[in-house]
Amino acid sequence: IVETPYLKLLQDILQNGHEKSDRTGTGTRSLFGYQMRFNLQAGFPLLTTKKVAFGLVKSELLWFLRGDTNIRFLLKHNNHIWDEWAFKKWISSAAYQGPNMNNFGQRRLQDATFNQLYLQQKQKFCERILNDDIFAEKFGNLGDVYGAQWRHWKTRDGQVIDQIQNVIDGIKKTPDSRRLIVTAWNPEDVPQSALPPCHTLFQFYVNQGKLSCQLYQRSADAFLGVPFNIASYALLTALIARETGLELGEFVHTLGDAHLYSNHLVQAQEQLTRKPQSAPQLWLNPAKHSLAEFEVADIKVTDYHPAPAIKAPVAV
Ligand code: DHF
Ligand code: TMP
Repeated sequence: IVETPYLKLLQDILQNGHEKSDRTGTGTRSLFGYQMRFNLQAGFPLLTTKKVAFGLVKSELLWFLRGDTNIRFLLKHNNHIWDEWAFKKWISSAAYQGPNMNNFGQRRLQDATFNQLYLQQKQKFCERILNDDIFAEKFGNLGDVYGAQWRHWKTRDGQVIDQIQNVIDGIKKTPDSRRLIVTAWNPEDVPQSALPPCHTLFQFYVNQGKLSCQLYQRSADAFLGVPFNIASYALLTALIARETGLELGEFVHTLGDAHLYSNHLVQAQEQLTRKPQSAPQLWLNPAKHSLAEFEVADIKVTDYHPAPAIKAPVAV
């Protein structure tokens, strides 16, 4: 069963996690330093013990790979997983004249009337990002997040580095290299970023014609973020394997602060009562070879039979 290491992570945090306060004020149970391994030949690691919206994983990864940092592309694909962080920048700006939305993440959980108001304002915000070019340019942009660092890292002398292209070229030319690394963590940009990168650095490894990938994730929301992150990096590895003509190896997922938020504990327990099913398969359009050609319709999972989704509030 492909997802067993993930279920063990939930179990370990529930059993051995330390109580820890956090930036969002929610409170967590947390462990420091954790590793999971997924054999990508055994199936695609999309969880079956709860439904994970693979469509959102796809459009988010294609967004990173475009080098895009503006949520407009996500909204066009009906993907709202980054809304809160763009919205936060908007309501903190001088241009915002609407009702007070400070600390909306916490307040919407405690006050149903406020939640209605928040949802209304956020919907207005999303419509404006979609319909108003100048507004979108300014307030749809999350800053130098993943897409920017992956595809156009700025150097001191005004050049840009395309880390993804470099790593693909590296895998092709020097597959035994120990320098096949992409980093999203740019200390110069961290203070201005809406959310400093959680998936911080990844490395590729080629052995016997198989491509493996290891990710160092500095901060891991075990219930909400991690299922997305596993699927996203498994898909990225498959796309890069396609372009470089390699078979699939392993995805090694190394976590720094691995936590369950205090308002996700019941949900995690509920998930652990469910019996995992066999993993789905990944389908990539056989006519496409390079990363740049792939669109959402070229990527699918088949034989996916998950248990129902489990709702949990995201800590902002
Ligand atoms: N902040 C926190 N606290 N945790 C995160 O996981 C997180 N992830 C971010 C940005 N900030 C974050 C980007 N990725 C969801 C999943 C991934 C994600 C952001 C949000 C999420 O809410 N997933 C829900 C609903 C998905 C849906 O709309 O269907 C889920 O149940 O998986
Ligand atoms: P932090 O910046 O204070 O660590 O908060 C970021 C939160 O978002 C933390 O709970 C980890 C979570 N997260 C993920 O787990 N995966 C992701 O891909 C992203 C963007 C965030």
